[in-house]
Amino acid sequence: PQTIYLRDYAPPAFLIDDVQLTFKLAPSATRVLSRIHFRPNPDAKDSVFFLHGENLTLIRTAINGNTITPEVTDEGLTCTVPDGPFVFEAEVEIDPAANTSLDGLYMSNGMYCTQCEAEGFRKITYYPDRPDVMATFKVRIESELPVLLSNGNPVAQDDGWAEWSDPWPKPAYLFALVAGDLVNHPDSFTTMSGRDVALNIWVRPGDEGKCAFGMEALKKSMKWDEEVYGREYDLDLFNIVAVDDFNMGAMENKGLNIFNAAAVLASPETATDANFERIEAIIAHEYFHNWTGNRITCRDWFQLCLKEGLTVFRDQQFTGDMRGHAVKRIDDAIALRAHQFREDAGPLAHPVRPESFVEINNFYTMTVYEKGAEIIGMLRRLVGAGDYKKALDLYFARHDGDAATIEDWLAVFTDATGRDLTQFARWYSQAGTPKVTVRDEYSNGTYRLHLSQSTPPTPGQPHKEPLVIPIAVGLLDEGGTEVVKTTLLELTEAAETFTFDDLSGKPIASIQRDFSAPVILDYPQSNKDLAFLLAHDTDPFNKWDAGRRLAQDVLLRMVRDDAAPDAAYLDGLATVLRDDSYDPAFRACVLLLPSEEDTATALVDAGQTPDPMAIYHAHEALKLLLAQQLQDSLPRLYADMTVTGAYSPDAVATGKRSLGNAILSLMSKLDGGKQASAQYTDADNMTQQLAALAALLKIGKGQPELAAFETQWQNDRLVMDKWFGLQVSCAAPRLAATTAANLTAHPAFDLKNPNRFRAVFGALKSNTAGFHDPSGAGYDLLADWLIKLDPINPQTTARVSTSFDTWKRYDPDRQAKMRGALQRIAATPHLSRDTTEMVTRILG
Ligand code: HT7
Ligand code: ZN
Repeated sequence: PQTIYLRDYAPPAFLIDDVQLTFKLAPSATRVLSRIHFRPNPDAKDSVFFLHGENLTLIRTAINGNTITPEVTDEGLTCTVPDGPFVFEAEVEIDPAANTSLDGLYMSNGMYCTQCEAEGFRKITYYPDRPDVMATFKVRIESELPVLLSNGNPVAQDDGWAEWSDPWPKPAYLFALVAGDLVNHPDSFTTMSGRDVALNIWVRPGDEGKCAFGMEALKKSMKWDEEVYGREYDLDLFNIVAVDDFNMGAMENKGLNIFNAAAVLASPETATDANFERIEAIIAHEYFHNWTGNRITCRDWFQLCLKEGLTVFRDQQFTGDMRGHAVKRIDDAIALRAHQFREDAGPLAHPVRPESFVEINNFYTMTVYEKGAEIIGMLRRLVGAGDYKKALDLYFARHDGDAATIEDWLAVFTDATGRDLTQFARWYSQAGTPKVTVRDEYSNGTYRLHLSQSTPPTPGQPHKEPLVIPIAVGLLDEGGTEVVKTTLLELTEAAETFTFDDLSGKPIASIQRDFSAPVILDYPQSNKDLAFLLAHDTDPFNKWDAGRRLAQDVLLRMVRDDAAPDAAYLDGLATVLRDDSYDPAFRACVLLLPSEEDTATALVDAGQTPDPMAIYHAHEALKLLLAQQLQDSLPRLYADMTVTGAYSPDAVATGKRSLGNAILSLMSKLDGGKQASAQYTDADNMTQQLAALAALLKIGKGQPELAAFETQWQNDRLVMDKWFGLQVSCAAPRLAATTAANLTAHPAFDLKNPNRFRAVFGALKSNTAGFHDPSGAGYDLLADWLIKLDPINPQTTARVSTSFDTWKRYDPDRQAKMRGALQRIAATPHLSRDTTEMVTRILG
């Protein structure tokens, strides 16, 4: 397969003024007629007329009304064209019913649906399918289905057809079409300039009752973007459609967002608090793309972080404003460390702006999205909130309507603030997680912090240059008083010393407050100091992180030496848990142990080979010990977390349930599941029902409840995904692969539905000891099913194949088994480009 390089970017040879499309929908033989006004691009370096096209049956092509016979390959079409502007017309036939890749135009439960990012439009018709070609679209849909939707505003409709017009020039990846037997949940929003916008969430009949929360989230997002970024919505209509079969969370098509049903549908009975929070964040994310992504798009796919990093940063700010910044920052850091640091440390490491790819779908990664968002957060920290706003205002004013680059983005910051960002720009080009080493000394009232940075080699990047790293620091005296308030240090050299004078004694340092940069901190603080920070730090992130570091230290000692937990950790944890002045959501974060995967990483960082079974036993032992140590407080705490009244997914109630259920899980270790059974019986919402079931399964009980759950929810696909997943994630390690294998034989297991596939195999990966069972059964099972899935859905196969990306961490036996599984996948005849690229990179 061909590798595409950033350095080879060339402007398009032709630009488009407008596009007219007619869809004559039929499941196996949809006709697509296109009429496109092309003109030569004055900035082009060549004049070759090439249109992308894949899996299309060409019926007819014409230029300026004259039929032509172009040269057609598997990848597209070329022909000679007149000088100057011309009209290109084509008629093609496609087969949506046979399109199981969920890319292009496909069918899901009788409904037509599109997914065009990144390169799906070329499966719909011949077109320059690249983001720097922007055009206005007029679309006519012909079908007997009652609801026919496309981008922009409705023009006209009657029985059997509808016409749409999108006045905003857009790249083809933002095109969308939906046709189905759908019902809507309508509402409206008045924008800051007083325009009324009609809002709809379109769903399959029966799901109408699960739209209210998503609609509220949409209105809150619209208001927030006006208030915080000054961005107003720009069409008369905003449609959201829920689809069952979808490769990712959602897609920001102009005026017609398409959502994985799991990312929009929610009711108290069927969705958990975590689902509600995720839905709110994804609705916001897709809505925010209207400005950061749609009005200003990317010049090419190497610039993906331009829209994704910024939009993730914006949705994180939004969630923080809606639900509290401290817990949001903790949640984001947990996810970043667990998933992005893992990516950055392994064979799939790549810069936030990659320099080459084979299949762009493989670069919708934690690095592009989450590290991309961290870069924006660092920029904001460095220039300050006021200058950040100035820069963003300039960005929107200068680049509205553009297909822009990271250079454009950084230039806006330089122009708005006067700051030279040449060195900072390395964050976009250098892969790997930097390590910041901290050593300190104190004498005669002066405290010195010696900071040094290094970034490890990553594939294709053996040498790294120093980055600009903002490190937020506060200093506490031994009484817990903050003697130096949060101060931002800018580490720009390989090693630098920062000095604090006029102190009356050696302070305790709180470093990297609010997780000020996406780096690994190497600062060997004593357990005494960490316990002190857990008790006294005024920065909530570092207060939590001190507890986390203590817990990780305890777990490492338990794995290595079977040592008893440090009293400093147990006492500190008990104190925070019992302190009602901390909100329950924060206390739940403090009670949450690092994952088994986190402990494996900590061992690798310490130069050891992780044994997943030993890690599992240490985690189980620590949970039991915590349950025993906290035994006296648990029932009262559990009772205090009771939420009365009608269910609400607000932050306060969510926090209480989160802490209550963490406590329930501990209590179950001692009471044989008595409280969990009672909670299961009494539950009137999915959060409580599922947490009770998980607590029971975790102690080897819960089989009657599991059966009852299946009977109760067998007709709800999203709830059944939970049923599938929970059994695998809660299985004892040696049973995990068998449990997953048995579930693949369940009549409701559906290889064509990514949610169902991920429910089983995402859960298998998350059951670390189960996936890495020494028998290799987990590896074999996953490889078998990836091989089956690949011809059906390459995108999801490639994504799930990353479960193997840590294979080099393990002992020779496990390594051999994982390598064998990867090689078996790689050797599969006709393996997709997506999976071939992933597996090849993982094998290294
Ligand atoms: N911009 C979208 C990314 C995307 C996608 C979404 C659904 C299915 C396939 C997809 N490929 C790429 C989603 C987002 O970041 O908002
Ligand atoms: Zn996005």
